[in-house]
Amino acid sequence: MTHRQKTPEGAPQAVLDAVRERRRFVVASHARPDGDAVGSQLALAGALRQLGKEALVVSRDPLPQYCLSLPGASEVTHASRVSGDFDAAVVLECGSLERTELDGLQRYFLINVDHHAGNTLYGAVNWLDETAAACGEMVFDIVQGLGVPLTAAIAAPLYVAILTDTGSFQHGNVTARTFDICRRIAAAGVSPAAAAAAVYQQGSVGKLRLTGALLAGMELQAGGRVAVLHVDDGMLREAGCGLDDLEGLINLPLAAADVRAVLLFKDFEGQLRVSVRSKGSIDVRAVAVAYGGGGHRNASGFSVQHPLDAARRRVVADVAAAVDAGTT
Ligand SMILES: [Mn+2]
Repeated sequence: MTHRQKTPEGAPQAVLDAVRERRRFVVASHARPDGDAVGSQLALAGALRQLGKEALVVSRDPLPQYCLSLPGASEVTHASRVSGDFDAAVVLECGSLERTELDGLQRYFLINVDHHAGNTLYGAVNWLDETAAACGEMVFDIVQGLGVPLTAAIAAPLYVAILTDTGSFQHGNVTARTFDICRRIAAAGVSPAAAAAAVYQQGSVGKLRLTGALLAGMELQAGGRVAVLHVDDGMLREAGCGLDDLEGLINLPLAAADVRAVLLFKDFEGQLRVSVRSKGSIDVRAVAVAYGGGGHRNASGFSVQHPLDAARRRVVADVAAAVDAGTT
């Protein structure tokens, strides 16, 4: 069963029924999780436990540092495969099941809840709402639909999900509804200032050094409209950083008026991955899809093959064409 977008009442009945009828859940999201992945997982797990159900939160990779203090974060299981006796797996924020990088999930009754265009509808129940600013908004609807009170323990991870996935309420997907949900979250006792401080003011000095190195190496292409960044294992080592310290840095060049899109080439352990960000109507999701990746209009990612120079030339040309096609 598949539902696109939200019903006027919130979460689709089929999703709520699928949850109500079952007791033991595994709650999964994508590998290399971000704030929306972890926040959505922790909030849903909290709601399921409120209902007396069992919820195991599984993540392939470590959580971002700023998520470690969220309620339930210490109970997250890290694994590359899921086994055990579950009635369903809820997969949040994943355009495809492969994004979890978890083996064994396909054996369960899958409930797919996501906001990525191009979701492959891999669940027994699918809810895709491309208009949601964060998967956390959809989880909010599920929590409401299940009649679970919005405690601070559920609201805090939802706020982190929405805060981070909207780029601090800057992205094009922010709507009145986003603020309506956040108003309810604040009313539940979550402090926006404290949450923002936890996300944006608890980084490492290493991250500052990495920021400097990244921007020092920035190249401007396509008449200065495309900023190209590069990071590799050596730069992380030199700055004393982990991979999660990269989060958010790709957005920095967008602060310049002339820069319309940013490319970040991530060259780690011989694998080349590319993240892309853009302004306004410039569609970098289409570029990512052409390379076998995905994402959103203004934020996408994909893998390419070495050698770096050839890959960079091709990708820069494609992103420059996307900039030409967009109006902003
Ligand atoms: Mn998201």
